[in-house]
This record gives sequence, C-alpha cells and structure tokens, in this order.
Amino acid sequence: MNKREALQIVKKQLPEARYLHTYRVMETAIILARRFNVNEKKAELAAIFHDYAKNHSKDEMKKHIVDQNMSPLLLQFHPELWHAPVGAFLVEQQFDIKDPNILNAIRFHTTGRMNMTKLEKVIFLADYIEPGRKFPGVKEVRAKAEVDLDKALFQSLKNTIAFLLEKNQTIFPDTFKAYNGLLGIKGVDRVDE
Ligand code: DGI
Ligand code: FE
Ligand code: FE
Repeated sequence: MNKREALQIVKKQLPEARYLHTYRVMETAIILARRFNVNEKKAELAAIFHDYAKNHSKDEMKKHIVDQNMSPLLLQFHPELWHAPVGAFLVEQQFDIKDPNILNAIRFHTTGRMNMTKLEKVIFLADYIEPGRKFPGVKEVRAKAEVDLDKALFQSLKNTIAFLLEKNQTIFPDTFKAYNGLLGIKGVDRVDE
C-alpha cells in the first residue's frame, strides 16, 4: 500500500483533528527513521495507521479484544489503551499489511513494551513529540530525540508514568516494563544516590 492510499483510508476514518495529528506523526516518524536508520517506508505506514481504531466505540474494541484472544488484562485498564492493539488487528485484517514489525509498532504505540524494536520506538516517540503536542516536558524529549533514540524514549515513558501517577491513574505493566528495560542499559544512565 502506498502513502497516498493509506492517507486516504485514515482520512475517511478519523475526525479532522485526529487526521492532522496522524499526518504530523507520519512526518515526525520519517525524520526519526532517517536519523536512526530505520526503514522509512515502514515508519511511514505504521505512523499513518497508528491511531486507525481511535474512534471505534468501546463496545466494538472490547469485542475484538475478546474475540481475538488479546490479553484480558487490557480490559482491566483504561479504555484509552485499547485502540492500539485493536488498530493493529484491524489493519492486518482489512488491508494487506502483514509485516509484524509494522503491526507491533501500531500495537504497542500507546503502552510501549520491553525490548521494543527501533521501529516501535520511532512510532512511540513520534506520537509523543509530534509538533502539535504540548505535554509538560515534551521539549526535553524533543531535544533528546535529536541525538539518542533510547534516551528520548526513556524520558517520554518517565513523563507519561509521572503524569499518570499524578492523576491517580492505573499504569499498564508494559509501560513499566519498557521503562525498566531501558533504565541502566542502552545508554540510559541510572542516577544513583
Ligand atoms: O492516541 P493518542 O492520543 O495519539 O496517544 P496515545 O495512543 O499515546 O494515548 C495516550 C493516552 O493513553 C494518554 O492520555 C495516557 C493514556 N494512558 C492510560 N494508561 C496508560 C496510558 N499510557 C501509557 N503509556 N500507559 C498506561 O498505562
Ligand atoms: Fe494512539
Ligand atoms: Fe497518536
């Protein structure tokens, strides 16, 4: 599937603001892919489809989670997490996109996970730093993303966890696993007492 076709599909599927976010994630993902030697076309396609299921109803997403035997844990956590794995499923089912790396980049773009591939990291980070984002601390993450993929990813996970803690929100285990997995390895420095 080429870029034009993919964009046409998601444009029909998403409200205007979400489509514009998607477009910016695509542009950001391409820049990051070039910078960190990730397949640009895969990054482009994963970014275009990353929020494909964002506007599906909770009931419909729940049905796919149950019918496709996805982790039942998802249903105990915030419904905001569901569009990522459901999106990966629908994109594989409805379009000829079979590359597991692309599908996993969509599947894990909200929570992250332990041992993410570079493509998964690029999509997670592009979603976090696209120019329309105004999260507290996003500027620091953008600066780190100029030079070090793991350090930027680590900072974005840390910010997200801190944000969720502050709001007394649950934190999905994969998000902690992604954080723990990066800490102290791959160039992320532990701060010891
Ligand atoms: O779909 P987007 O809005 O573009 O962004 P996203 O897919 O990263 O969704 C982010 C939302 O998910 C954000 O409001 C925080 C929320 N969220 C809820 N529980 C968790 C979580 N995010 C992570 N990483 N881990 C959680 O456990
Ligand atoms: Fe999303
Ligand atoms: Fe997004």
